Amino acid sequence: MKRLLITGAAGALGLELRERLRGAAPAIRLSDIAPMAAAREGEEVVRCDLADEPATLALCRDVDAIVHLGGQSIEADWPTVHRANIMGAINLWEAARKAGVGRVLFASSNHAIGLYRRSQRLDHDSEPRPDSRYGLSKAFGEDLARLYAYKHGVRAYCMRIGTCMPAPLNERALSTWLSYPDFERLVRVGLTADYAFEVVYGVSRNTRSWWDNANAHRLGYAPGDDAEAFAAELIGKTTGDPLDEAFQGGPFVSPDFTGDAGTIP
Ligand code: NAI
Ligand code: 15L
Repeated sequence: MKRLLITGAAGALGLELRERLRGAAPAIRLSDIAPMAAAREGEEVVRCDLADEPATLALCRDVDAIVHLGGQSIEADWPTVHRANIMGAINLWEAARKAGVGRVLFASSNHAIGLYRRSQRLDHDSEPRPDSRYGLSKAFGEDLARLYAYKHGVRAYCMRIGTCMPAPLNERALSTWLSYPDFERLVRVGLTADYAFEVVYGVSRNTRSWWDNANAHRLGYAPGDDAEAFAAELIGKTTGDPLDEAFQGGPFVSPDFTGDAGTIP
């Protein structure tokens, strides 16, 4: 791999990955619609709105692999979700195909499967059951990845990320937490493993996980963290809404919720 592109590089996970993947490829191209810190040695910084088709095409030129984090990351109105996560994803995969990019690692989300009950155990074959416009856009991204993988040979690694934060902050995250070191581990597997199309869960080895992540383990993912270490302080930290607490997507299942499930209550 000569050049790696990270989209969404100005966001929370992008900033983290920029540091953790430094030196992982001779050139790392960092891109976002928002401003980013200046390029250091081995880095290229390119401002790009993924809804801009020609700009996205230029962005993907001479790239071997993409970690695609850029887009709307919580619930929003249809025009916002459509622009960033539907048009943005279409432009990204089409540009990847035209540029001959080998693989795309896609930051999908647990909200693609948020309307399953917490009593249900899911795996990589579980069908999407989106809990929001945002969740639907992630399910769409997974299908788009399928199309480009099986039709055009662009390898796809769809990470259904739970709650990726320095530490879990509520009871739900005891099941959904993905630590930053485990996020790095999951991404490194996606950059090196041999596959055509895969769905994996972006989750640490949490005692209370709702997801059977055997597919990720099969590919080489070996998570090191367990949210259970935070259980004593987080049990009982819930939204108190029975609907939120019944479903895996938590507050995203409520009609008017537009916040960050990882940070409440
Ligand atoms: P974030 O909101 O901090 O970062 C997303 C970045 O995408 C922002 O810097 C934003 O400027 C950029 N962006 C938005 N629209 C864009 C466009 N049209 N063109 C180019 N860039 C655009 O989100 P975060 O937490 O860093 O998440 C990264 C990815 O991982 C997102 O796709 C999110 O949906 C996904 N994810 C994150 C989870 C988490 O716990 N942090 C959980 C599940 C999925
Ligand atoms: C997501 O998909 C969001 O990007 C993130 O902000 C959190 O809300 C996370 O899901 C979660 O479910 O905790």
